[in-house]
Amino acid sequence: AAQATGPRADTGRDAGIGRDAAMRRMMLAFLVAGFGALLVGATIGPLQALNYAGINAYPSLRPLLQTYYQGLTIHGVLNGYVFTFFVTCGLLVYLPARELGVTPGLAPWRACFGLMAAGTACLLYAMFDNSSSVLWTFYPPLKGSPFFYFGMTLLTIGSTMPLPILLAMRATWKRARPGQVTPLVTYMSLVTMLMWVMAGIGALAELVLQLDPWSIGLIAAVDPIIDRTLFWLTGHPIVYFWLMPAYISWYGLLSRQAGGKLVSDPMARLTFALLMVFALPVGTHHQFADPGFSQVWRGILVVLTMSVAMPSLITAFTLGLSLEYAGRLRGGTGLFGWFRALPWGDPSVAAQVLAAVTFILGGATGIVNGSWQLDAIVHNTIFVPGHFHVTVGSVTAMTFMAITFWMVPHLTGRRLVSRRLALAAAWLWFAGMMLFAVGMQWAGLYGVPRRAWISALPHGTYHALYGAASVPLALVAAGGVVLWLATYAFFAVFFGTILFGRRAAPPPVPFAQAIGGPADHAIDAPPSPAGAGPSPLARALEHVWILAGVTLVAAAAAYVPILWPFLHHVTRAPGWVLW
Ligand code: HAS
Ligand code: HEM
Ligand code: CU
Repeated sequence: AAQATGPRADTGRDAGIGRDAAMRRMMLAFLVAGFGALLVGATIGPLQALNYAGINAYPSLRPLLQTYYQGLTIHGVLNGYVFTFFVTCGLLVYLPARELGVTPGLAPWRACFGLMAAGTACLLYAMFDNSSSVLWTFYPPLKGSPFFYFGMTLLTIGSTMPLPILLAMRATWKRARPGQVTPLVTYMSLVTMLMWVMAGIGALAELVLQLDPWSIGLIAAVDPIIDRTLFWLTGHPIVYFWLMPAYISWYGLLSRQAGGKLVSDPMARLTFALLMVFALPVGTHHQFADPGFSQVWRGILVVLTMSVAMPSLITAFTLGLSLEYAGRLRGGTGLFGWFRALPWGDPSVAAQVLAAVTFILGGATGIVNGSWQLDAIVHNTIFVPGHFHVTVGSVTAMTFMAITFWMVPHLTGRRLVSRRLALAAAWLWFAGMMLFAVGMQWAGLYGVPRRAWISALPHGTYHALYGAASVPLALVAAGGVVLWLATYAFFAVFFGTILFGRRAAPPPVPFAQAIGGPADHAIDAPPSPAGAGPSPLARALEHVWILAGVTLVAAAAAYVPILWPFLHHVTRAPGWVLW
């Protein structure tokens, strides 16, 4: 389905104008659908922050929202799945298409959008009619309506569709250039999608074999432990499906946007390969508190979890050095001068660098969670949402926002309505998320539970139970209010630009050049010196199918011993509808 259109289709010069316009329109549709979900999800989030400070807004929200748990389900599903999937399934086709100068298969890309849109429609119906307050993990025996599970099934299947599109584009490109390694952004996109398709097997098995038939009455009961295990086989890798697209922007574009170069292309490839191989086996670190599997496995899981943190540590250094290089080129000197010298006036750069700063806290708390003994202290407290709002809530959300700051002008030929408002959105989101996350993590250490409608408790009970955590809980609420401001500042820029931005020449995609590694294929890169082929590491990592095979073997080795005993001690739980 892919068609070669020459290596520099960036401006639409070589591509058929019709196809080029169709590509831009599709990409914009993915962005609008994804960010539309975020608008609803991020409007609800601060209500949850207020809940923890004892402010119960929910009685006044009826009949739109009946309970805290209904709102929380909508928040988690729209932000965690719908927002991220739409933006990612757009970017991971569009960016490689621009990098390779190849038109993607438009029919499968539209099918991807269509399946995910149908799934989202079912999910919205199920969540807003108050039948499916099963939270974002949809653990049985909590039971929702068939629309919820079938919607989730469609959304998940749709999200895997970019893989064949990418494979076809890469094959077209390679046919014309035998022996060359895949360009970096395409490579990273391909590894991300391969990882996700393999990871999706867990949740799809849970949905298709258990929850879908259960919801329509074909089977009477399900096994909660088996289903939780299948869920986390997908549920841990999903966090890298949120992270890796942000990394693609950090490695593939940000160093250029910041005025420098990526210091090492092979290290970026290594990061992605390691993330893929280690992502699947570690899912059960979300189940340290679950019964039924051996202590030895829990110990092994800690080691595996620390291994999956490695590629992010590599990223911290590679990205840090690339930013330092950019800052020094821009005249920054001394220990921190380079940091100040970054182009802070560019909202796209500012948002991404600030996102990276929040990830220092997000990564450190992840390592706390991954340490079995420490997890026993923080598990099921608001420390955990404190951890993941400085990962998916900042790294992913802010990087995607940052991408829209150049991409909406690129797609629409309209200038940002206001750079200052865009900058304000980035700084407010950063400040709000840091306040919020520090408050959540701190309060979690006092044992404040996650997923708890504590503002509905009688006043005296709330204070008796959580009064000791009143300072951190006030930070949570303050962070929530700042995040409301950030949200509306961002959406004013996003929709304002699409609708009212002044016409201007569309900027090109800011693909970065690399200092080290196979840069000879990169757009605008000078030809490499004669004889300097791709690095041996990049060449070895080109065998993505071998890496995928290793991933599957590692996942099987980690999951068969855990699932086997469960399969021999099946429990049968009927459904519960609690809210
Ligand atoms: Fe996590 C729970 C462990 C990363 C998301 N995680 C969650 C949940 C979510 C989530 C949503 O082991 C809750 C699920 C639920 O509802 O129950 N997580 C980890 C570990 C990592 C990690 C070890 N998580 C993520 C990412 C997420 C995410 C990424 C989303 C995008 N997580 C856990 C565990 C649990 C868990 C347990 C279960 C807890 C429980 O009890 O339920 C690692 O991948 C983290 C590695 C990251 C680093 C940071 C590198 C830093 C970088 C920035 C550098 C900055 C620069 C800027 C260059 C090591 C790359 C320069 C600036 C200067 C100032 C110099
Ligand atoms: C859960 C607040 C944005 C994803 C939560 C919780 C709070 C919260 C307080 C915990 C509720 C509880 O455990 O009872 C906020 C605020 C936001 C925001 C104030 C700012 C607008 C985001 C974003 C994402 C996200 C951008 C992802 C892209 C999630 C997920 C959950 C969650 C997946 C877990 C839901 C569950 O437990 O089922 N949020 N959030 N949030 N949030 Fe956010
Ligand atoms: Cu995990």
